[in-house]
Amino acid sequence: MYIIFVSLALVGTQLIEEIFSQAVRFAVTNWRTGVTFEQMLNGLACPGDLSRELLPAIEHELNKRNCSGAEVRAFAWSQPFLKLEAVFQPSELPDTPINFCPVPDAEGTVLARVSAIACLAIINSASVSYGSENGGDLFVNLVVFPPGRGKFTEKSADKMTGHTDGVTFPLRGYSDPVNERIAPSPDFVCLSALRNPNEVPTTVMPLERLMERLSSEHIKELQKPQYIIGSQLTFRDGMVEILGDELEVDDAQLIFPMNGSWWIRFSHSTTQIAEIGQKSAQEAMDALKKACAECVIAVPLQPGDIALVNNRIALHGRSAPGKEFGGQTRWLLRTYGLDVSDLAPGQWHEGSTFMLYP
Ligand SMILES: O=C(O)CCC(=O)C(=O)O
Ligand SMILES: [Fe+2]
Repeated sequence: MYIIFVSLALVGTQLIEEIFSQAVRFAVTNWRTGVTFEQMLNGLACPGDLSRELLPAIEHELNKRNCSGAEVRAFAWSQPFLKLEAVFQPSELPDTPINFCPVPDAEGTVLARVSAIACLAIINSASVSYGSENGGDLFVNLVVFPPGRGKFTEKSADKMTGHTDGVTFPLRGYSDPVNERIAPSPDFVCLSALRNPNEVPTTVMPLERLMERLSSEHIKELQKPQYIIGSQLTFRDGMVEILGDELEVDDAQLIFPMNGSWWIRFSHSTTQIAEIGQKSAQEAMDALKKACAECVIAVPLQPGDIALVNNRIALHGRSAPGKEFGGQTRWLLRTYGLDVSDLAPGQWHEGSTFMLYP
């Protein structure tokens, strides 16, 4: 009985991902036939308007498949990640770029971006960026950098241990203790795959699995404001420019009870205990790291796939892409999704429809 239940649940998961992917593919492909390349680029400049334009068609495609936006939404918010296969056609791509920005304008990258905005729109998430990261571009290339750019080169070729993105920003519903303008971290990390010849996986560590491996003592410790979280590399220069200094959170708690479940903010590489010698705080964090190592799910993305990683109930990372750059090497695009309905006007950069502060 149990086995039957599990396998049905699994089929259900794959089915809804398949329907979601198809609905977006059909809606965007159809929309593409009625616009010029120029009009597509204009759409990307105003993701909110583009979402409103695409939503009815996606809803219609979902309905045709006995599904609805509400179902997809509820599903996405309950899962550590969704892997949507073959959402778009990665056509006419130039060589893989060698920097975060700009994303080159080609048919395949525009479709990847429009499709990402569409996927996020259906799950009630605005497509957003932070002004302090990569100049605030809505989409960035995740690629390997050539030698000569120090830490950026090194990190670009390396594996990434588990983290939430925008880790120094508060969870949605909370404020930064010092500066209320600081917007929340994203609800979703959206990765669109353009190239991945070696099938280097993105990795996901579901929080539910991590919690099962932690003692109640560890769980108590991880909720105490006794950790320091430093900025992730990509935000450092931008924060100095906008805030005058790197944002560091001094009294951070790492896990938060949330409606009978949990949310997390954490980064292996930028989190420390606040007071040296706090043995219980260190042990709890070590236990969390050990749990992460035991719960890694590999999610290799194929060109045309889009992954939506839930940044509240999962950590993510990746295996090492290796040092080869440019040409036909690994190329993902990243943007963020956030429910922006409760944001204050000051949490946006003035004059932008998608760039959050800082
Ligand atoms: O390259 C990947 O698969 C994920 C990268 C990532 O998590 C990041 O750049 O923050
Ligand atoms: Fe990340």
